[in-house]
Amino acid sequence: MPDFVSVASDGDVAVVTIDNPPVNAMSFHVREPLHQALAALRDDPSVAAIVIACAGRTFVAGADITEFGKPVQQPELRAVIALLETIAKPTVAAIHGTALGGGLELVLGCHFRVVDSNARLGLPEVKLGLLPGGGGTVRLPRLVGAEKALGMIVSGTPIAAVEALEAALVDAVFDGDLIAQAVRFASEMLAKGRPFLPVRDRNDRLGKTDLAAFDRQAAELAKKARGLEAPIACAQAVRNAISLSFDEALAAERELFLKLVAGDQSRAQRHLFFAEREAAKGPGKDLSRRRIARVAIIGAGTMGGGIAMAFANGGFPVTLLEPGEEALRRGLATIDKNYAVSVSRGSLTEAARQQRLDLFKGSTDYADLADCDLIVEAVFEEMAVKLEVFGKLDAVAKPGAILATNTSYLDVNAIAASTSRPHDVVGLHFFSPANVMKLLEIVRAEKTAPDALATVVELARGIGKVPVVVGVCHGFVGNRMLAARGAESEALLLEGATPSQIDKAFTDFGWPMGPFQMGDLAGLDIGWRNRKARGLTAVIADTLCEQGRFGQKTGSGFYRYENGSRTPVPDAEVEALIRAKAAEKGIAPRTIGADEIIERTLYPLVNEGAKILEEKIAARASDIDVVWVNGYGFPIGKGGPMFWAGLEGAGKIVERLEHWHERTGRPIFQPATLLRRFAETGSWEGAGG
Ligand code: 3H9
Repeated sequence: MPDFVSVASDGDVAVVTIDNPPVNAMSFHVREPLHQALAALRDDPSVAAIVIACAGRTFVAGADITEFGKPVQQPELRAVIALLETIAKPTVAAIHGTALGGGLELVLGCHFRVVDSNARLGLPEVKLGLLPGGGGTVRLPRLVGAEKALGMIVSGTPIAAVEALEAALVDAVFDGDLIAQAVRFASEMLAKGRPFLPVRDRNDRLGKTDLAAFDRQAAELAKKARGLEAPIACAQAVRNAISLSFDEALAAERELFLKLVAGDQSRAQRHLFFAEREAAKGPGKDLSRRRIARVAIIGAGTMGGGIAMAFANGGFPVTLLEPGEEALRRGLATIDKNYAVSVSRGSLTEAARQQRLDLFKGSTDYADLADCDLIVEAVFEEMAVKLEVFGKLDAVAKPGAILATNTSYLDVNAIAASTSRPHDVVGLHFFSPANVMKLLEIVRAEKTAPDALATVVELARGIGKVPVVVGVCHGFVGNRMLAARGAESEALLLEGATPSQIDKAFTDFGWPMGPFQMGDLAGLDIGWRNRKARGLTAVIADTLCEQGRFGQKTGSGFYRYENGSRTPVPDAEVEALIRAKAAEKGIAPRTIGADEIIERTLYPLVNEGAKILEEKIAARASDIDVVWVNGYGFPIGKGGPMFWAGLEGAGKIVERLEHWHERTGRPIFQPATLLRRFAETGSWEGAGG
C-alpha cells in the first residue's frame, strides 16, 4: 500500500506530505491517514509547528470527484479541516501547482499559507454544479472579504499567487525550494510568538462588508446564471457567511452542497468533466508522436486567421499563406488588430502581443511550406478548391508532415485519396472564431495513421482546445446533428410558430440563444449558399436571403437590428411573410407550445446522435456531449444531448419520435435502433468502436 500521507521532521517542525497522484485529490485513502497524522502531531509535544505540502506536480486539486454520488466514507474532508483548525501550534500550508476546491478549503484550516510564485488558488466547484462544501464559502470571505470571495466562488476561476497575496489569501510568495522556505516561515512565526488565530475567528474583514454593494453584485451574478442552480447557491452561501454565525453558516453550506451534489445539474457537469478528459485521450497514450515545431495555415480569411492565432497563442511559429499579396496583407492586419483589441481590453499585455506577432511569417509562395510539420488548409469550402490546394501541398510538404483540412462538411477520405500520402491527412474542424472557440473536431479518415491522429489530439490540448475524434460523414458529428435539429424549423414556422417563440423555447431550455438568433448572427447567406450547392431549398430563409436579409450584418434577417444594435427585434414583416407562404401551401396556422418545439428539434438531435454512434462516427456518447456543449452551446447543466436523453427519458423520446414519424413520415423522426436500446437498457454503452 503506497504512503498517501507521510510525516518527516525538520527540527521541531513536522512536514506532512500528501502523495496521491495525479492531482493529490482528497480521496478517502488520503483523508483517513491525514486525519490520523494531524491528530498525532497535535498531541506530540516534540512538534512545535506543522507544514502541509504535496508531492508531485500539484497541491491538492480538490475533493475526489469520483467519490461524489457514492456513500461518504468517514472522516469527511470537513472533519479533517475542523481537526486542523483546533491545532494550537502554527500550521503552514506550502502550495505549489494548484490548490483547488477541497484543496484550498483544507489550507483555509491552516493559520498560514505560503505559495510558489507559479501557484494558482481557487474554488472551481461551481463548474461542477456545486458549491465549496468544505467550509470554503464561510472561511474564504473571512480572509479576503465577502465581495472578493463572492467573485472567486461564483466564477470558479483560480487566482495567481501575486493576486492571492494582495488579497491576503496567502502570507508569502516564494521562488525556489518551497518546503524549506515554508519550514523557515513556520520557525519565524514561532519565534515571533504571533497569536495564531484560526480563520474561523477572523471576523474583522467580514464585519466591514458593504451589504448593499454585496447584494447588488450577487444580483448581477444571479442574472448571468442562466438556469444554473450552483451560482445562486454559491452567492447564498457567501451571504450566509456575513449574516449567520460561523457554525450556522457552515451547516447551511452543507445543506446546500448536499442538495446540489444529488441534483441532475451537478451530475451533468461532472459527467462533462470526465467526458472531456476521456475524449482528449485520443487513440492511445502509447503511440509515438510526431514532432511539431512549425505550423502553416493556408488561407488568411476569418477562419484561417483565427486558426493561425490559435496556434500562435499556443506558442507555435506560424507561416500564414495566402496566394494574393493584398489578401495576405489584409489577413495579417486583421490579426494585428485582434491582438490590439485584446490589449485594449486588458486581456493581453503589450509584451505578449509583440511576442505573438513575432511568431507570424506571411507568405504567398507554397515553397515556403517545406519546413512546416503541420499544414492546415482553411480555404473556400468547395471540393475542387480543396483538391487543388492538397495537390500543391503534396508536392511541397516534407515527408511526415501532417496535412489537415478545416472542412466543415466535405469528404476527408476523398481529400486524402487525392494525395500520395493519405496516412498523413486528417480533418481539423475548428469553430469560428477559431482563436476563441474551444471545440476541435478531429476527423479521422480511413487511412489516417494512428500516430498522426495522436499527435494532433495532443497538440489540440496543448493549444487549449477541447479535442474530439470523429469519423467521416457529411457534417461530421456537430454539423450533421445541427442539420437534424434545424430540419423542422421551417415546418414549425409554417404551421404557426414565430421565430421569437421558437428561440424563447430554446433560451428557456438553457441555450444561450435560439436557432433563428444564431442564424442571424452567423449570416443566413452561408446556409443559403450551402443549400443552393446541394439543390435544397428552405422557403422562408431563402426568401429572406433573396430580399438581402442576411442577418445582423445587414441589419435584418429573421429579426430586425435597429441602428447597428445586436438586439433582435421581432419583425412583423417576417411574420407576414411566413403567414403568406403558409397560405400558399394551404397550411392553417395553429398554436404551437414549447413542448412541441422541443420534441421536434431536440428529439431529432438526440436521434441523429444515436445514428452517429451506430455508425461509429463517434466513439462514445459522451464525445457527442463534449461536441455539443463546447461547440454549439448545449446547456452544461443538462450535460449534452446524449446525457440529457437519459434525464428526459429515452422511452418518452422514442414514443414522441414515433408519433411525429407517423404524422409526418419524415426520416429524422424514425427512431434509431440504438435509441430504442438505450430506452430499454438505460445505457449507450457498447455502441461505439
Ligand atoms: C470539491 O473539491 C468539493 C469540495 O468543496 C467539498 C467536498 C466535501 N478528483 O485535468 P487533467 C483526474 S470538488 C478526481 O487531465 P491537468 C482527471 O480526471 C473538486 N480526479 O490534468 C484525470 O484523470 P485521467 C474541485 C481528478 O494537468 C487526471 O486527474 N476541484 C480530479 O490538465 C488529470 O487531470 C476541481 O474541480 C479530482 N478533483 O489539470 C479541480 N481532478 O488521467 C478539477 C483531476 O484518468 N481538476 N482528476 O483522465 C482540474 O481542474 C484539473 O484536473 C487540474 C489539472 C487543473 C487540477
